[in-house]
Amino acid sequence: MSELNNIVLKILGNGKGILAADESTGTMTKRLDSVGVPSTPENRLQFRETLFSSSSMKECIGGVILYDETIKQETSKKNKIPELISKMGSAPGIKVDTGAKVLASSPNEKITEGLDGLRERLKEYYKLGAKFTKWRGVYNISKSYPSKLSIHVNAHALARYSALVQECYMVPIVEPEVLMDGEHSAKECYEKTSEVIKKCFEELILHKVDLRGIILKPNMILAGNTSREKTPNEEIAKLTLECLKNSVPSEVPGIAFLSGGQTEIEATENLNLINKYNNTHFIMSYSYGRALQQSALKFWSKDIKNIEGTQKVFNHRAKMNTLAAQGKWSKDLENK
Ligand code: 5MM
Repeated sequence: MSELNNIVLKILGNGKGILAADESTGTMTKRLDSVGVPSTPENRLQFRETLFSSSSMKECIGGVILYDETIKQETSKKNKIPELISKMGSAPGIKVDTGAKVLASSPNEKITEGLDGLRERLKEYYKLGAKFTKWRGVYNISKSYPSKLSIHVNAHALARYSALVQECYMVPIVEPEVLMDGEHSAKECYEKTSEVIKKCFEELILHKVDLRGIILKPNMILAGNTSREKTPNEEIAKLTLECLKNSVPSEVPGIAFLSGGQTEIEATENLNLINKYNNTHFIMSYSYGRALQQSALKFWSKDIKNIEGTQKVFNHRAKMNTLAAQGKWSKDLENK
């Protein structure tokens, strides 16, 4: 099992983080529509290949989460995508859930599916070169949500998934995302997130998952995006640390945050403060989708042949987040 721990340290060591490029075709189509580029398999590949061959893959990006379509695609030079990622010094990973569906008995909530046939799919992904995997449970906050039912069933699914993944020699990323949508306060986010994470670990332990061989991918503790509350960044960092210190067992080696709809700068600034104040032994890094790709996507959409320019934009964001993962970022570095 220490093999799995080594994979975690390779992905998250020395300030490295994860590029979450596992948008399903539906989500990727929305992203491409927003910048006016047609969502074809070729365009999806071209943007992703541009990122995966950037120089920051060596220095900053320890792992890339792929979607099923991408892990099976070939680059313009006829290499397999996981080979390109490994050649760049990073680890290929794969999203293995099949999406969040309406939860029976609580139709305003979601349960993530994908356990049927998972053992067989994992073997196939392992052969394709995957070293780690991802499964995301989603929870919304309101007066009555997340319900006990959604907290329980999503934790159960995350644990069954994790046990199967470790059986197949890969590291599971456990992603319980408490969404930012809503009017809730940071305090409510703190309470609900703590409950969600504690339940996940209760189930992971019950399913005998080796906690030294997982990565937790949580949300930061933030007020809802329509809340009137403005939480200072220092407070976000302190609440986030407090929540994780009280709900994550000490065996877990690494935590990699999702960005969850924060702007690129917010996600970097909050990660930096979390690392400045980090009084735990957990590695605190990033596994960002939007907060790593937004500017690069915008730049690329203006001229999809400008690979070098797009890579420059992406390299900058990756560098800023890798500094933040070591508490070494400051705002003035953004303009250098
Ligand atoms: C990259 O987006 C991921 C997949 O989304 P869909 O399955 O809905 O298409 C998503 O799970 C992502 O990995 C995490 O939410 C983190 O991304 P952000 O943008 O929140 O950092």
